[in-house]
Amino acid sequence: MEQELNALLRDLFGKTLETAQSAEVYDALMQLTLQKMGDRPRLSGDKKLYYVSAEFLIGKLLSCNLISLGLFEEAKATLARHGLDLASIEEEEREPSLGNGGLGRLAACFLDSIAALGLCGDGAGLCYHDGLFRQRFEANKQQELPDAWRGGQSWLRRTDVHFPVRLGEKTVLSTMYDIDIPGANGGRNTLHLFDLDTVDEGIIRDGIAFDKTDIEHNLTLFLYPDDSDGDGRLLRVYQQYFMVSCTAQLILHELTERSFSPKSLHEHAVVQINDTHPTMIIPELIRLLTQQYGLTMDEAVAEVERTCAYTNHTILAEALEKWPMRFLKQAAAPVVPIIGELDRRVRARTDDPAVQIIDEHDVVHMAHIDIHFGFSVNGVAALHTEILKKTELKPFYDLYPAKFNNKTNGITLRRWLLHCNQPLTALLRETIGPGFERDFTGLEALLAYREDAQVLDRLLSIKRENKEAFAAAIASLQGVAIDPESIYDVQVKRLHEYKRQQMNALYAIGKILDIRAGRVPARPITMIFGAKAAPAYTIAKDIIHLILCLSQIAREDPAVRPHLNIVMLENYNVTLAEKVIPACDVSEQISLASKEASGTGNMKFMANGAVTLGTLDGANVEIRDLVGEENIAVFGRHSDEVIRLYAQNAYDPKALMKNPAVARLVDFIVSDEMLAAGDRESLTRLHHEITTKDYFMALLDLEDYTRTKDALFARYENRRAWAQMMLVNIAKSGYFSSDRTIAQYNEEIWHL
Ligand code: 26V
Repeated sequence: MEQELNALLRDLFGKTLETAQSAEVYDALMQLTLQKMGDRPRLSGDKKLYYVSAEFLIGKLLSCNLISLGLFEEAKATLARHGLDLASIEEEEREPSLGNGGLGRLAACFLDSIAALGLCGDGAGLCYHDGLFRQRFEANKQQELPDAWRGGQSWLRRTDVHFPVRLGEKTVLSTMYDIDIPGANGGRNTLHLFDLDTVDEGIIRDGIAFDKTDIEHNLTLFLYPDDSDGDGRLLRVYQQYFMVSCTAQLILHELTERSFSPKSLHEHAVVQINDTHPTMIIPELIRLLTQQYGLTMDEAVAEVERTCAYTNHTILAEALEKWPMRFLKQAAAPVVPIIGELDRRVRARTDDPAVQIIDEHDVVHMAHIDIHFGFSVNGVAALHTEILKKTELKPFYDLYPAKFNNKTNGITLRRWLLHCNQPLTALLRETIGPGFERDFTGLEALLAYREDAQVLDRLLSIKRENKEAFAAAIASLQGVAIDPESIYDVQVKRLHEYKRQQMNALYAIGKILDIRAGRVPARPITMIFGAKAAPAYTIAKDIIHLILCLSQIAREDPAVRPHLNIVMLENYNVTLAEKVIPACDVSEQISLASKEASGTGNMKFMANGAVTLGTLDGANVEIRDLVGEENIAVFGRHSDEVIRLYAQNAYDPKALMKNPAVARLVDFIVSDEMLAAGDRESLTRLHHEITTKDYFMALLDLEDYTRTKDALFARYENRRAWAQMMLVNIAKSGYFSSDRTIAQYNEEIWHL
């Protein structure tokens, strides 16, 4: 590799490994990686998967591509011989801004596992210019800036594949960009990202504002453009139709290229629809098959029904997409007649109004299209799938019980263990041998070391090393000092009321007040938050404001500062996740039971030796089942009780506010001290929301949460017992490898 790198450096910059700058070494390594990937055969098969998603939160690619190519250790050693550090070289890479949260990161983990298992499957989505926004804090508030990640980047390969797409009144020509996905066992797949050449970043004005009606120039600027007004919502429909029309054309083009008949689509292609954003691929495929490939409507519907499968990622009613017909008529006109036809077919099957595609207000329910005209509907954790069947999608389950199935999420441990936690990986290789890297369930062999004092000590010292590395990174990124002796208590994820960052903030308030009253914790606590709030989600931004104000108050009070440090990470993204997760002691997974479909951060923390503090929600339930009650801290109301409280409209935060211990914490939000640190309007609004609505019942679980958290912190002092908890969590995390998840998708849904 040394010779190859030097040759590239000479050709590109006239330099060598001795003389090149970091950015030049990065460029050469990327070019070499691209060549190596290009040399690999495409994974092939009689049947091909298309994983269609509005988001692919892929993270930086250099290290993980090297891992999949089996070149990581060699690259690291080669650079080290020249005094260079691969991790610092990778700092030169800009993280692609193509995703938002769990659903997008899941899609990225899946692409990695699909390739690792040698399956023939490509991703398809949009090539956003500025993706999700970049977050900055100013005056204790979130500010949004464009994230122009594509400048100078070249994992993206522009292709000469173009498809015509109707965009309102006009027909435009798309451009397809490709990113290689190398498989850990050879071969490669591709992520296809569609774009429009006329899109112009120059139309963005102050922050992330732009003319929402100028579709030809704005179409792929941002992921999830602000949908607080009609123009923004319409733009989302334009994006979705553009994405699926390009993908459908690609699928049918590749099918016929492989000399298969369009009438045999389902034998040679399977489409996994990632949430409802790509739903219109169903009518678009039907439209193309009838209008361009000569199938009758009956034939086309039958083919597509056997080709498409849908994954549901949320039970929040407000997140289930519904579009007024007038939006579809404007932004997705070609599929409107097909959707009408599908609606008529449903009406012939059943007259239940709950399952119709077009409702009495002429609004189209996207998930209903997927469920009626797909062959599989899956939830993403056991509890989530049960809730879908029993409540949220019950009328559909009654109609099509055989379509429903569960696929518990997973994560690629190549990124979330081998790459992000190299010290732990080295220990695992030494103890249980490298076999676990082929089949991560092999991690269970670590259980044999549960009583091994040396291994337990190593686990603690590795955690300590990671905590120091994280502290150094945050000191340089944000100028914030963190004490590695403190407990790192971490909640990083999108900001949403159901995830209950506000409940964690109320705990912080309790700690501040306790410390001031002389009840100091046994060991300093560092509470770490990281979250972006959707730009138009006011209460979520108020919660960020609350956390930033609390952070300031704790920092500025000399009585509090030695015991409690509240740190809000700026612009939390995959790169920061890779730094904070290996350093974490306590993983906060505290959503209101029944609301978090799965969670995948919970799995990443567990694999890196953090102990979960969580409700019995999503995949936390499965984590508890695997590690046992004694290796996780569980609290809070159970999902059935929460569901009952909603059904009977029986929850009232005003009643809980009568408890002085609760009121004291909540009222602190609007104390003089807080109003001096923050913005009155924002804090009063949040206080009012919590005391009168508290839609996700933070006050209901607050006491149990506080008690459980304090008890868990106390357990931290028995270092040996804590190390044993860490060990069990790491050993059991193999189940959550996305290789397992993808093997199940393949065996039970795709049949590749
Ligand atoms: C929905 C919407 C609705 C309109 C506003 C913008 C917007 C943006 C994204 C979404 C879909 C979010 C769905 C999502 O990310 N779900 C998460 O999926 C993870 C992977 O299955 C799962 O672990 C998380 O529990 C679930 O919240």
